Amino acid sequence: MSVDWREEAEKLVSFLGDRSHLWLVSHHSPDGDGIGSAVALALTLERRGFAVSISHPGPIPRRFRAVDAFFPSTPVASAAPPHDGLIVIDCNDPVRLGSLRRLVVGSAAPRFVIDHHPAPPEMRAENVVCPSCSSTGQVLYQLFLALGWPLETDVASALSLAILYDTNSLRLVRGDAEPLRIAAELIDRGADWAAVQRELNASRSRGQLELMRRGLDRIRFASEARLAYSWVERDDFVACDCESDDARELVNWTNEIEGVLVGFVLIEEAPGRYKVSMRSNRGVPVDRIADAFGGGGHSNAASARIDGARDEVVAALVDCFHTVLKG
Ligand SMILES: [Mn+2]
Repeated sequence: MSVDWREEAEKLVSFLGDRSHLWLVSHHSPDGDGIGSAVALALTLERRGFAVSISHPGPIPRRFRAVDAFFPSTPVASAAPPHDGLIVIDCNDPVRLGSLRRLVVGSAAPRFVIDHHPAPPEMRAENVVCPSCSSTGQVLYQLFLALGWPLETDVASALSLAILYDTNSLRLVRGDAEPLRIAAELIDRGADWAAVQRELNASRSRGQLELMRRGLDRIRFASEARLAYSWVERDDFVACDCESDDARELVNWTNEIEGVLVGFVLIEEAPGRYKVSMRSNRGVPVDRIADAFGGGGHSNAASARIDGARDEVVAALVDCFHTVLKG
């Protein structure tokens, strides 16, 4: 599906109108796409004369702090920063706004969404939502290009983080080479690709190695070994001195085993409450499974939150995956 980026860019320009103070927010469990995209947009808008602040519902994981520091986000306590325009980045579901939900929903300021998650057509009509884009960083790159806005080196680095994160360092690129072309262009524009890569992929703590060891030890197989899964408990995070982002790689391991079609990992967020991350690398649509548990995402990467005892949650998921794999 081809996108008319001039038309998309016009939506953003008309939203910006004569606004002066913009509040940029992203989703809970802040990630490389949400953080990188927010920073790239904030730097660009500030240079175009807007007052900008960024808030993320949750702490910034270690490996994204270098890019966050280009335009530091502000922790939100009880009140939103002054704003006459609100831009929601990489998130089209109010539930995913987490602790910011009340402030965002309660804001009287006009709202604009820039995202790449599947959304109903009416939402795409009023906002810039591109489900065929690999990341919100890619959406922003196209918008900046269509508007002729310059891509300074820090903006290019922030967009690099966004694209690298959501494509698993360009490994999820298939069929559409656009993320690769954009990556090349960002490097040409002076993005510090090597530093962004290093922070993202090569700066694990020793505690994180121990956390991964525990997760790898627990990998189990089901559905004739076409499904692999594992889990990480709250006790593991404490024992390994880790933050929840430190467990995010584990789900890729479940899915990167010969013969495995889909993988999932349970991460205990609170007693009896699990975040389930799902990955597929051979066409099994995990967003449909996530949807069945009240979550969502993309066909190759999705998540949901499920309450219950670990064994029960695992059994329900294995059942659901088994049905999909049979079909
Ligand atoms: Mn994203």
